[in-house]
Amino acid sequence: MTVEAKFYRDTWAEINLDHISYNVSETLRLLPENTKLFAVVKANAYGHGDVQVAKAAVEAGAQGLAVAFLDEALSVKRAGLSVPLLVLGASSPQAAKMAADRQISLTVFQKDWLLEAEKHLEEGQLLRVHIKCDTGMGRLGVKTPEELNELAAFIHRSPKFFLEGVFTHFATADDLSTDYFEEQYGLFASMVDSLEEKPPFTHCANSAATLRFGKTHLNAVRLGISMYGLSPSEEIKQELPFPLKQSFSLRTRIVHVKKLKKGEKISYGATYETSEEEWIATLPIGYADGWLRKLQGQIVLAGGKRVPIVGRVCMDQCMIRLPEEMPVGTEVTLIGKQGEEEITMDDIARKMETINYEVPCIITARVPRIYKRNGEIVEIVNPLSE
Ligand code: PMH
Repeated sequence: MTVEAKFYRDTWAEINLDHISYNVSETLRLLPENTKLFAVVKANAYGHGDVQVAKAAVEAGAQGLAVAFLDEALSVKRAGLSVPLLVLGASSPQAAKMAADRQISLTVFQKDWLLEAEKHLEEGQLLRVHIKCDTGMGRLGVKTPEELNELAAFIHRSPKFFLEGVFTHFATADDLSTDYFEEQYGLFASMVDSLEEKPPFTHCANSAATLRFGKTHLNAVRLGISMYGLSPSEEIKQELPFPLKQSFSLRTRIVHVKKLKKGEKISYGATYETSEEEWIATLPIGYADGWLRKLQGQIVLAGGKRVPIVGRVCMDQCMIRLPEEMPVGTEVTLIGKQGEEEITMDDIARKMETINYEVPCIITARVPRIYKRNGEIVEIVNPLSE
């Protein structure tokens, strides 16, 4: 497959699907045999590409998928994947019919919602639902065993709903301190205990809980960030049961190189001034690609060397200072490995004063995604060419 057929710009993200497969299969080895792994592919698989990641995860043994809202679920369904698919966020009651049609499971937590959704479901239609319990995240869910049982009873009575699951979400499973996690886990256990009839799935574990606390595996886990090869937090890196492999790399090529005299200025605001004769190169990536202005000063890899971004990051371009002349066309790695050197997602997150989750999510759709297996390109996605 040739890159030229799909895009002309010298900036792209590379997604290593072998690393997704590896992270999934290593995680499966930690799980009891009857525990299913749901791959969390919301937000376009954290910016990696929903369908490509979903397929790789399922091939590697994931038995379910999870997304944030129905439109995302439909996007994944269109690719023909037939494993259980759960919408984790709130849906409108009007969405119930479409979800039932496509055998997509929805998250529920209000009786009024069920009453309304029931009206939108046709005779003979069956909507699979998971009840969300709010055990301390404070986002969505029922808060007491009484509310849980009331909803469960309503669902059991209705011919239009099937109670497929009960779940909760942890706020601090990636903290070294486990007190709050234990509180949430205990509350969830007692809520599930209070149900007379248990649904097929009870689940609570995100990546951090899956990797750290075996007791949270129950009969399903929801794996997001660690499937992409990223640690849920800096502090639990030491506790990870296997080395994660980062899937996402970001690359570009030098489009212009020049030698500047001492005292010349670079970019908007003229904030950078050369302190001697300097080689300055221009890269075709900027804040409209999600390569944000906070990244002024960030180190990138050019010709296997660590070099800094100088001056302000523009909308479509930024400049780097080279230790010596390098030719136009030289590949530059912004995130990922080049030779012996590596810039990790965590390095970029630190510089942007955020978490690794946010970084691939904000690399915008105008950056083409190239998918690789065994070092070979297997697919290229570029919304601009479609
Ligand atoms: N389950 C739910 C309900 C989630 O919201 C998320 C991630 C996951 C599982 C996967 O978590 P992991 O990526 O830590 O494995 N949700 C979010 C979020 O709302 N903001 O950041 C991550």
